[in-house]
Amino acid sequence: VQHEELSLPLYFGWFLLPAVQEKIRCTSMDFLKTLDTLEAFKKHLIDFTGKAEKEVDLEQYYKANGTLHCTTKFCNYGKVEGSKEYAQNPAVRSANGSVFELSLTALFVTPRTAGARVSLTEEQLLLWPADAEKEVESAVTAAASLPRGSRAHITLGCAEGTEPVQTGVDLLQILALQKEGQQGEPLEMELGSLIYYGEGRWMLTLREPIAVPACFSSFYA
Ligand code: ACK
Repeated sequence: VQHEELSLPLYFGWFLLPAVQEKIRCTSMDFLKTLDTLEAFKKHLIDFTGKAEKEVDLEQYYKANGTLHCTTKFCNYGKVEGSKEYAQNPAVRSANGSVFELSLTALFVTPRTAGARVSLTEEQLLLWPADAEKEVESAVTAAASLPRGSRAHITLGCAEGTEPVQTGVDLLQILALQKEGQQGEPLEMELGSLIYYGEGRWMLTLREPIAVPACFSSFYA
């Protein structure tokens, strides 16, 4: 249908309903506030500052960017390969406008991004592009062997000069390290267990996943 070909969006994804946006931003800020004060974190501050002894305020460090969402397919108005096929997929077409329940299972930060890991259900994976993980293969060698959907995330904030596309790359990198078994002692916290993966990468696996309602839709800017 010609009309649809002309109207491919910037991206498709799940958009958190307004009522939970605020809640997740608060959870994220609380996590950053807590991380900031941990001795273990302070020991590795140089990862963030490049200089020993320099302070960092994580709550100011990441800039929020727009509506909280979990991108499925980035189309760039059709410039990205497979965009049209994705938009025409019957599962995608019929999901448009429906509300799903996303499960947030971890929070993570790196010197570039802060994000939440989204663990997709089988039904949600029907809306996940087959090549989403492979796209970053070069950046993350082990990505190819990570299960489909591993890249699913919500960007909570980006450091000055970092684009949000980096959040999914950072997540895959952490998951690849996790898979290789490269992890130190977990630090038990109220929300779950926190692990340092080197180079400023921290992941808090939530004891209780957070369920958030989110509307599947497309975004045009
Ligand atoms: O935080 P995100 O998932 O990362 O949400 C934004 C959204 O699309 C609008 O920019 C994501 N994004 C940008 N470029 C790409 C890309 N090349 N591949 C996958 N996702 C992308 C970005």
